[in-house]
Amino acid sequence: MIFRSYYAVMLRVLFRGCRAGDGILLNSNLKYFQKILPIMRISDCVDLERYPLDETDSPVYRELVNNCREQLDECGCCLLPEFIRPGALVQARREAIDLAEEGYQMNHHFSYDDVNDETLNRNLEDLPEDHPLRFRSLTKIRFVARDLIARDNPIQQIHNWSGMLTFLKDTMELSEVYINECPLSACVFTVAEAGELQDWHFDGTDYIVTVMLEDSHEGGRFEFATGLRHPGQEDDFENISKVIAGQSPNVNRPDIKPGTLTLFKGKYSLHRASAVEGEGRRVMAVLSYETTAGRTGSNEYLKLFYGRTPT
Ligand SMILES: O=C(O)CCC(=O)C(=O)O
Ligand SMILES: [Fe+2]
Repeated sequence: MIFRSYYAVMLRVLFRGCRAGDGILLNSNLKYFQKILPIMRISDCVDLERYPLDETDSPVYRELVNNCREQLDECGCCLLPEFIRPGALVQARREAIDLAEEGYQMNHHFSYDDVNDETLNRNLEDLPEDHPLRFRSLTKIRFVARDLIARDNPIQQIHNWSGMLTFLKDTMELSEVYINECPLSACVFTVAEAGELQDWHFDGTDYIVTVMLEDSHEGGRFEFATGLRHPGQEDDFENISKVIAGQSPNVNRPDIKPGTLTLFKGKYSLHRASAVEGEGRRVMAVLSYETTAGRTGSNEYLKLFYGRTPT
């Protein structure tokens, strides 16, 4: 035991020594060095018995992929409960909470489709007040950028693991999947407290991968509505407006527990993380992948979400 922790400390000294010159902030190195957490292997981070992403030829893996494809075809959302092992969940969550103060408090109203935006230049005064083009979607939430997070945090290990790339390729039926390489936005934590939310929006990217680390119990629900946007067609503004007004019967609210990995096709599904209520806190990890190599966030986008650009 003593040897094991000594060994872990020495490895950490070497590893973090490299990381300091690698663009990762020194103060967070020291902070976590002092805690002397055991280094985890991927088998300590992911429940590979239930989700054998390391055995792609096994019948269990094939069944898993088929099951995920079915969920994605049905509603664009696939849940893998207890994907992350309990010990890894504790470690990931602890680091997310410790780093929250160093994170960036975002508080921004997006106009409809801000990402590919033309609406900013349009005159919207003639439209009814509840028209979705006039809706301003608030993101009020704390973002912890990737360069603050230890490389050996279970979430970073999962994000960088080749098994995830193969799994995403297989489930999403893509010819290639790459890790997003942005030093800030590729793999982040989000922390939301009372009144904080990421309101209704469509994503700019095809899909996102999230891991819930802490559930707020009250509010803080992931909600989505499918079938309101199709490529090459005008959005279904009438029904989008009902969703925004809380009057749509067609909103899904999956019950997502801490430790669950979620794959979500957010480009064509209207979705939000609703406002946290009460004393609870909602902590998520958001992992980004791409279908083309070397993509990163634009500086304009990074400033908005992280208050800075990579150094
Ligand atoms: O926090 C969530 O559950 C969803 C996050 C989200 O919609 C996004 O990052 O685009
Ligand atoms: Fe989203």
